[in-house]
Amino acid sequence: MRILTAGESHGKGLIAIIDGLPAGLKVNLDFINTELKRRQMGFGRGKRMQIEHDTAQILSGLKAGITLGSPLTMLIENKDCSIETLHKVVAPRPGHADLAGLLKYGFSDIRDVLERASARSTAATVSVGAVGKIFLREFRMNITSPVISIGGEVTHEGKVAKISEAINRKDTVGGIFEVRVSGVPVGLGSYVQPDRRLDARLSGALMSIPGIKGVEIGLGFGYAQRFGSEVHDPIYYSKNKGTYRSTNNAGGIEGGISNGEDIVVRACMKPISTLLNPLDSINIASRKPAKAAIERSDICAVESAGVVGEAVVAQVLMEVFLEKFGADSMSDIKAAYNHYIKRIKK
Ligand code: EPS
Repeated sequence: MRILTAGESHGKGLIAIIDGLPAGLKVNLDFINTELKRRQMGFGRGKRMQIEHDTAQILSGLKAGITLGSPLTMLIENKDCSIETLHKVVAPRPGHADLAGLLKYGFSDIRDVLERASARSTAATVSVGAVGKIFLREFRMNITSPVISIGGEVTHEGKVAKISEAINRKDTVGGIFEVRVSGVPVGLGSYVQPDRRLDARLSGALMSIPGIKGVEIGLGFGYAQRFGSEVHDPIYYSKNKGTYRSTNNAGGIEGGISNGEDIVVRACMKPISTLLNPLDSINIASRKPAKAAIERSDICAVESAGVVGEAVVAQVLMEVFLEKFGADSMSDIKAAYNHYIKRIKK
């Protein structure tokens, strides 16, 4: 499976191409659009979210709502497509791709960096993930993304208060979200090569989301603080369930392979780097001290990042699933899956 996205934050729109989708999958456009809407919600989002009403158009790969096995192309048009007339940006924001991108590509306008470095690209990611979720649902897999903390606060009231505080002090705040997947069969991913390990692929996918600075699987960094006897998940068997565990510190992955328990991964999002009270920076033309640029932005986007987290996890799980069960047609994949599940139960 190959997946590409394209598009600038204030260009004509965002495009996603999924190559390698099996034929015979019923794609519900309303579901894709619901996922796009979820990405735009949450307390702390900026004004752009009121301007855009992200909806996807499917340009290829479908007939009568069913995939053809050919590349599926989705387009999300931007309402704000002012890229040609937007002002030049000259003071890089600490924490953003601005300075490193400018130096790397030899630009003189930071806008040439930030247009693609913008988290707006995650709308395209979510459209891909929505297709992944539609596929995974055919095999009873379900993905959710609870917010764990905002600025260190773990209660709902505490999280809301922290975002309000960030708004009042013209600041931004990050946090941690979790992605949970239920219904995952044992055996996705492999230990035979490093790049086939499911945990490595999920971590890489989560790290690819703008603003993510840390990822953990299951107990994650907590493993380092306890004895082995306290952390590994004991193995049991019952006729009904087959093999099962009483705990899930492994987050559903052992040896780079799904073990049949829920997959549980967490990601830490840093505070967004556009600050209304900007930090010290420089003017890239004069090299003189200047305050960092202020662009329209969000105060907190952790809830939305969780939706993007669901999308990248869905994408990875769809990929590893197709690697295991074949990728041409849904009926062949279902037959292979059912045969496998029968063997595992036995
Ligand atoms: C975003 C769109 C952007 C920002 C935000 C996420 O729109 P605009 O730049 O026009 O306000 O709101 O992007 C960033 C935080 C960033 O650093 O680029 C979106 O669609 O999610």
